[in-house]
Amino acid sequence: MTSPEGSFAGPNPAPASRVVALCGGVGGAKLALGLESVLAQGQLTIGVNTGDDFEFLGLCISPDLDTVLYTLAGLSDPVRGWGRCDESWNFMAALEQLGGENWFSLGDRDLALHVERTRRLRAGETLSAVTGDLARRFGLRAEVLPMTDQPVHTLIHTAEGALPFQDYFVKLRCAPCVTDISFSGAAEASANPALIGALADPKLSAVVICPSNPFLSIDPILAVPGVRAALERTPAPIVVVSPIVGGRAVKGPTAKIMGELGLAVNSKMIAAHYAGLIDGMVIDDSDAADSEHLGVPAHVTRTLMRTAGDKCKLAGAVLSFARALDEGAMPRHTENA
Ligand code: FO1
Repeated sequence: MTSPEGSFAGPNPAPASRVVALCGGVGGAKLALGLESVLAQGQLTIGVNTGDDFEFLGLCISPDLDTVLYTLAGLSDPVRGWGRCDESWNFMAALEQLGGENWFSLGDRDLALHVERTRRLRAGETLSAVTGDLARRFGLRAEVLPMTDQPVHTLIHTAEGALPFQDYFVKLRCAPCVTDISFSGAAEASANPALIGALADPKLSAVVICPSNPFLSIDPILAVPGVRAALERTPAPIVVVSPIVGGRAVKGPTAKIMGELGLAVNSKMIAAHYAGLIDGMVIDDSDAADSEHLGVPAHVTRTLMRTAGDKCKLAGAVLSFARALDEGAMPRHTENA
């Protein structure tokens, strides 16, 4: 089913309904912001990747959680995509002068969040509790949930050996050739019960997989025991927004990694990656030619999110598409479960 722009226009989910979004950092957070904007307070639950988390300078860093928190709070840096806007860098400059480790940058305001989160985690609070409190203090209308409260570490396997995620991503600027990706600790972790609860909520009207890197940001979430099964069980439509636009990734190493793993860089390959799990895919106008070859119904629209309006418009289109899938007679992912 291919649909022209706007053909799913209409009111979005009923106020009592609920939406779950799964996302990683920058690209995913933009759509999460759009979803939060078009949904009412309490309707949106966001399950966030924590495979990028690591310890730096003795501080607990959760980059994707913070990108989501700052983006939804209107505090994110619009150019970098990560960290805070109106940031100052006195701490990093002073650290550099002392010869300290400075390959990963923490702005002064961001540092405050890290010091406070680390203090609370060391005092025995869970990452979920700390994140929920930060979200409340930032005035978010959505529920932001780490995928798990246990440590999971994404490992990037290269010809030179396995690299911790941030070594690959920030220190080495994604230069090494990726041969495989694994998620250390995932098999022993427990999924966030609030995320599993949201996926089992009878009021759930849609699951949105944001246009995050499927390999680095969404696969770690799916690797936590219980998440994939909860997705397979939900009768709500599962819709993915392709991170590929015009045969390229909007930002980050998605296209480079796909090439290195021997995968064609197109939305068809992204659909194949999620085969059996998704009910529909939203792809960019520039990839309209792929729409009949995804194995699931497609909605073709502009997926680039430059402005606040773009984010709301895409969010509305995704939710309307999910509703159309729900009302349609198409085969659904639950038939594969
Ligand atoms: N990304 C960088 O490329 N360089 C940095 O120095 C850096 C610092 C940083 C600090 C806090 C934070 O929440 C995120 C930060 N990021 C930085 C982004 C982050 O490493 C990645 O974008 C994500 O892990 C991938 O989603």
